[in-house]
Amino acid sequence: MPSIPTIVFVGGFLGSGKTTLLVQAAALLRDSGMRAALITNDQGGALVDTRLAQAGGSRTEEVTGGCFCCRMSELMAAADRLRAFDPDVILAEPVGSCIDVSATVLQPIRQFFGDHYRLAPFTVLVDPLRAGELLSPEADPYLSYLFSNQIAEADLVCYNKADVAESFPDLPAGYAMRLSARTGQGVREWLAEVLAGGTAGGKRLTEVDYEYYAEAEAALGWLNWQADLELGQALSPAQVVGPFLDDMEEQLTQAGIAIAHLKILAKAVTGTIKASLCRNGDEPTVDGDLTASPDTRHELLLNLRAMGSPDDLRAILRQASRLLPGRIVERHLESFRPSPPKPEYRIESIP
Ligand SMILES: Nc1nc2c(ncn2[C@@H]2O[C@H](COP(=O)(O)OP(=O)(O)OP(=O)(O)O)[C@@H](O)[C@H]2O)c(=O)[nH]1
Ligand SMILES: [Mg+2]
Repeated sequence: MPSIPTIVFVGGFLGSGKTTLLVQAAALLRDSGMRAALITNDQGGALVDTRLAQAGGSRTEEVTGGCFCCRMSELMAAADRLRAFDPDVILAEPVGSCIDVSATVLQPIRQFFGDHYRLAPFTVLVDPLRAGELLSPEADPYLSYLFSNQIAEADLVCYNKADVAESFPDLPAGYAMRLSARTGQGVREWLAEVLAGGTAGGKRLTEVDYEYYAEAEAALGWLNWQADLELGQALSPAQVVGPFLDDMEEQLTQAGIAIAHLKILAKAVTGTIKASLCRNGDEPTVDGDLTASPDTRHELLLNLRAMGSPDDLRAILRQASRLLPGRIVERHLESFRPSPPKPEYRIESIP
């Protein structure tokens, strides 16, 4: 008889390191003989995160076109499909602009699906540099609202990126574990804590002003793009992604648009590269097959969340993609501001 899987939700602001942590955690679980699966989530389609999760070797489902709270039925259908493979742990990543996850996702799971799933403490990841920015009085009030609410509803707050952080600002939540999803430092300890079973997930609820929440999410522009690139002269995935990311960043910066997270993935038969940037002017992070040989065909995926209008983001993509040295066949393009969240369930008390 299949066992009851534990669902581990990891939230946190855009770019805080959720996917990196979940991919690492899935690998650690596999190494220790457990079966792990992932569920990714986005307001749009063509997700870099889904590719990263699959590339990490995990069985992966995605919920696209809306956040978990607005697509609760799809989330549970995805989890049920994964249960067919008898996972011990299902790792799930809500969208990085989401709040009220406890009332709209965790409590409904506890109340209606508790016979099928165990719920781990809800972890919210925090990028220390971003915390410094978003807790400062000059911060954008919309982004600060999202950030503070995420922390307020966490069962467990974790400072990520401990490998590069110079300081860890005091958080309203008080205690925060420190880890680095990138180096693996502290990840085993975090997993042990969330899988210990001592605490159930969803111990906290927050009050959310849905009108303000909708405005706050809509402060961000979203752009998801997928295309095939055919080159006259073969280039490695790294040679394609590097200049493309630089061009996108340069044009966004020139237009005065602050990047929340820009990620680009290039996949060739010879290998895959993902580069990402969480702030204008930062050094990009590059992962994947850095030594992959040149190839003439690349599949490109770009996901951008930034403080700009969907039209501006689209225009900048058009300009940057024209600079790519080959023929582009577009497969997917959407740019939008997230629409007002309309949760399927909202449970306002904790049993
Ligand atoms: N130095 C360092 N970088 C990290 C760490 N964890 C993640 N990153 C980098 O931070 C960036 C964002 O990581 P993701 O895992 O994509 O973040 P995310 O929270 O899933 O982002 P969204 O899905 O867009 O909300 C990437 O460039 C990662 O390589 C870490 O522990 N240390
Ligand atoms: Mg992610």
